[in-house]
Amino acid sequence: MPFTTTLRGCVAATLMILAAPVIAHAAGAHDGGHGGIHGQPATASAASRTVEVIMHDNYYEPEAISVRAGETIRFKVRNAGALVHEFNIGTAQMHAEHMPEMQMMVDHGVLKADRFDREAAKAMSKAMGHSMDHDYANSALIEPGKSAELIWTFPKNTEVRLDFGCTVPGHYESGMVGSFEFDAGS
Ligand SMILES: [Cu+2]
Repeated sequence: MPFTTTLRGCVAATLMILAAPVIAHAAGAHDGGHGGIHGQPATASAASRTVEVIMHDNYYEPEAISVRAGETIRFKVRNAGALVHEFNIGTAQMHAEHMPEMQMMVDHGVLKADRFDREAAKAMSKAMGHSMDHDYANSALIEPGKSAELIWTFPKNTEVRLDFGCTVPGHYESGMVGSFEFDAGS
């Protein structure tokens, strides 16, 4: 069953991250830029509509977004806060699994409260031998005053409970999470 397989793959990826965070990051094993139970990345031409999201310290506007099964949405996300925020599509479990990695970026001075330190990221990349760009298809890490676009195809399985959350340390815990609600009519 694909669902089970994906879930197991995800758990395996998490264990890998705990054991060797940087290598797992390099391989992009974490979110699977290839899709999973949470959906998959898409191109703008596949999007049926655009949804605008504004990020504040520490909450999203709107806090809930209706989606249809299998729908592709282009998200225009703007950070109107004073802190760096993330728009990350996934399950609560995926978000929890992503947190240690974000904490690691904070520990290495790459992720500051109000900016992403590219020099520190470069230094860390050099030391680790791979990119620390934090480039995942299902998430966007956005500095204050900046915007980003994310195009995402939602799964056909509407049983999957999906959220958009910010895994910058402390933010998710303080309530920076919103919910995707599947339209009953979809
Ligand atoms: Cu945040």
